[in-house]
Amino acid sequence: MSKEGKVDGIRDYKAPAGGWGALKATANAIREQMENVDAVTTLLRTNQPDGFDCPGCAWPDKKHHATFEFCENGAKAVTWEATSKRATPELFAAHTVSDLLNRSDHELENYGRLTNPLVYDRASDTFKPVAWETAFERIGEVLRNLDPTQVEFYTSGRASNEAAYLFQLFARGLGSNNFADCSNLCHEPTSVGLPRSIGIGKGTVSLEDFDQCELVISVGHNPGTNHPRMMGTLHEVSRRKVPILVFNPIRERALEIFADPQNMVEMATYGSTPIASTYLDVKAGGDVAAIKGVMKAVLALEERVGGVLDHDFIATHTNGFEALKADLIATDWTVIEHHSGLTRDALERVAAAYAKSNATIITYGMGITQHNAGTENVRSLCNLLMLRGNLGKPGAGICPLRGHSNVQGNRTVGITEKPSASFLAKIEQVMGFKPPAAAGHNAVQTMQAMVTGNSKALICLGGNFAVALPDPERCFPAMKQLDLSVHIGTKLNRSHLLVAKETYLFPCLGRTELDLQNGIAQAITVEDSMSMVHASSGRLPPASEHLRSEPAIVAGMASATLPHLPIEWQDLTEHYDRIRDLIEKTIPGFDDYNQRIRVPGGFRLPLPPTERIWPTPSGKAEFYVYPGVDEDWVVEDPDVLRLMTLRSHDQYNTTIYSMDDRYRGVFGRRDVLFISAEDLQARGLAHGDLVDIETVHAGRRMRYEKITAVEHKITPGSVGAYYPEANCLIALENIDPQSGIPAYKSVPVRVTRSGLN
Ligand SMILES: Nc1nc2c(c(=O)[nH]1)N[C@H]1C(S)=C(S)[C@@H](COP(=O)(O)OP(=O)(O)OC[C@H]3O[C@@H](n4cnc5c(=O)[nH]c(N)nc54)[C@H](O)[C@@H]3O)O[C@H]1N2
Ligand SMILES: Nc1nc2c(c(=O)[nH]1)N[C@H]1C(S)=C(S)[C@@H](COP(=O)(O)OP(=O)(O)OC[C@H]3O[C@@H](n4cnc5c(=O)[nH]c(N)nc54)[C@H](O)[C@@H]3O)O[C@H]1N2
Ligand SMILES: [Mo]
Repeated sequence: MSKEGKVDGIRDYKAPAGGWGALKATANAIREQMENVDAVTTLLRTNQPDGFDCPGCAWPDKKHHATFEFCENGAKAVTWEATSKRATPELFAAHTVSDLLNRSDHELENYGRLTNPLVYDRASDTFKPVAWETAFERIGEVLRNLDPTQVEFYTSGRASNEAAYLFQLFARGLGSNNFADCSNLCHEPTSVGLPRSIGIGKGTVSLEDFDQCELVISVGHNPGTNHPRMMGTLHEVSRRKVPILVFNPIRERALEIFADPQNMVEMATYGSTPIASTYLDVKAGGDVAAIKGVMKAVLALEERVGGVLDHDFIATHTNGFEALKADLIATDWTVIEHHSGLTRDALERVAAAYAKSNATIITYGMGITQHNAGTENVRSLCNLLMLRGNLGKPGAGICPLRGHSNVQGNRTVGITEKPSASFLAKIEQVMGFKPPAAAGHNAVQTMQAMVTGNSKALICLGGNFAVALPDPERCFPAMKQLDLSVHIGTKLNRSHLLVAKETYLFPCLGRTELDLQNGIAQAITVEDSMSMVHASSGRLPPASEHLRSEPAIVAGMASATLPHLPIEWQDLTEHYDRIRDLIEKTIPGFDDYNQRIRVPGGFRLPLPPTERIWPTPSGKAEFYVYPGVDEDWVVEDPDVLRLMTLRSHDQYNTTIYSMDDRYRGVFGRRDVLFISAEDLQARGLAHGDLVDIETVHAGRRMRYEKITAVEHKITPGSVGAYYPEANCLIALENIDPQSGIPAYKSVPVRVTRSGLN
């Protein structure tokens, strides 16, 4: 059906993803954000051996790539940071905080880069400039007078290893293990589920594995938007005639067909390459059922033709196979079909392709993790891989698509609310103080403690905490109840404006900028999705002379708060090599850290499963039996739909670059609900009708009203709306109990014509 002309801003997108459209979008992003176009040179230095790491995503770099790796959304992330727009003290003098709170998220960040350290002045309801040292002294005074377990530390995954390491040292020096981080909101099920299955909470594949794989199964991620550099890899895989099986409730354009902007011939000829060889329109929340179906069919093939299971691998390297087998035999095809939304025939064909491949990679993202059963979902994917020994061999393995560019590194260097005893012992031995051992808060627990008034202070190393979390009705007032909030950021956002009794806003250097300490240019380090650690050094002049680096700001607060500790904070920030020396002494895997990051491309952290070593308690990889197939909540009411909250193509998390979502055919607006033709019809609704969405079983009224229903290629029973707007529908309690991640992709809702209820 053509939607042309029917509903404002909604059009069919018919072209391949990528291609010239991507180049045009890049040119627009540059024009809107940069006055004089240093941008091209900035882009050229992205993800190059001697350049800076792209703040866009955590997909790894090609080794020593000769020409720059073009990526539309990387370009947007870079130009958004390297913008010539500024949010100066004059802007803050002219606008009260109440006034700014009325602006959209897009407008707030679009004021540009923060230029001065600021303090909230209640009398005038404005932010005013403050001297760095004055601010640090006052923060120290407040923090020293609080119970440290009432102080919360949030890390958004852009912070470098060096900044994050100092941040955890600061918190632990104070006596807190409260480390909310954005990993709690995206890959916590990976961090909890993978160690239980294979002994380590990280992916096992490298880029080279994609050159050797014989099959890729992509589950619940949208790389055309969120990891565009991965599209180059998938494009090459597809051109090698390797099948790519996609499980996704939405027909995402880039997973269907893609023109690689790096490919001269394709660009010149307006050619393109199909990506998914088979697109499986699974129901949202149907992945456990679908994977069980595939495994059941694999067992049947083994019975029929044999040679399908890797018996050696199962016997030598795993536990629990018989229990899994019994469960699969006992699981009926009718329930598998009902819950997955896929036919037995389709799942058997997946099993046949899987049985044929000698090396399979499974890639996955938020469609797997952001569920009540997120942890079990991750473990189900491991089960499937283990049946054919697809771990610890070339061309095979598990590949979680991480979010923020250094979210994995932050965790590696100690941002965790549950530190290991060995790490704490190392800190004590090397740093000379006793860190707290009791588990602290994760992101949702942090907010819950703030809601009940049990927590008094929040220090944020980047991010937009209150907007990233679900349930603004609970979270926004909780921010205002605090005694103290401190935000280290590059741009203004809503969390900064939800002011506490005292609030400080500290502007920091971004990735693209030159970081001079004592006249010496510093490099920071980051870890990508594939455990490669490498250096990043910005070159652009800082957005303002008043900016400080993240490590310097953290060190400033720490030294003012903890003068009694035997740590030379100032000395550490004078050369980041000194911070890296401490990381090397306290965290395994960083031997010769400073030497190895000086080699272009950096080094890989140890990943025992790649050598078939399983650091689980049993020393083996563990099969896992998920009871039943009901992945999340079950409401046997056909009127209740499962809502997924999604990113548009023109946003980076809570940063909204523009109101367009090109590949899904939405332009100039975000107030839409993606819904199938069947579900529209069942409700007597038509494409373009205004609807209200209400969460069921929330225990209170949670509504998102006057949203335009947009007919979309989406599996019946599943609907989609944009994040963060739709966060008003997600209760803070709606989490995966194993990992604590909010079930952002599994909200039970009812959709009705607007104004009826
Ligand atoms: N440009 C850009 N890049 C980004 C980000 C950004 O916002 N913008 N964010 C970064 C961050 S922090 C992260 S965590 C990653 C996120 O990257 P993704 O993991 O790609 O995250 P989402 O956009 O939330 O997309 C989820 C996809 O999962 C599908 N899905 C939803 N529910 C289900 C389900 O139940 N089953 C299955 N099989 N599929 C489902 C949706 O249809 C959608 O295609 O991207 C990172 N990169
Ligand atoms: N409904 C719903 N909610 C979600 C999700 C979802 O899929 N659905 N996804 C979740 C996920 S995966 C994530 S990761 C979170 C994202 O949560 P966050 O990481 O908290 O949010 P961001 O939007 O990435 O943060 C944007 C802010 O970071 C600051 N910033 C940018 N660059 C830098 C820098 O270099 N240094 C510093 N210090 N600050 C910087 C800027 O001030 C900017 O305003 O949201 C989560 N929330
Ligand atoms: Mo994320």
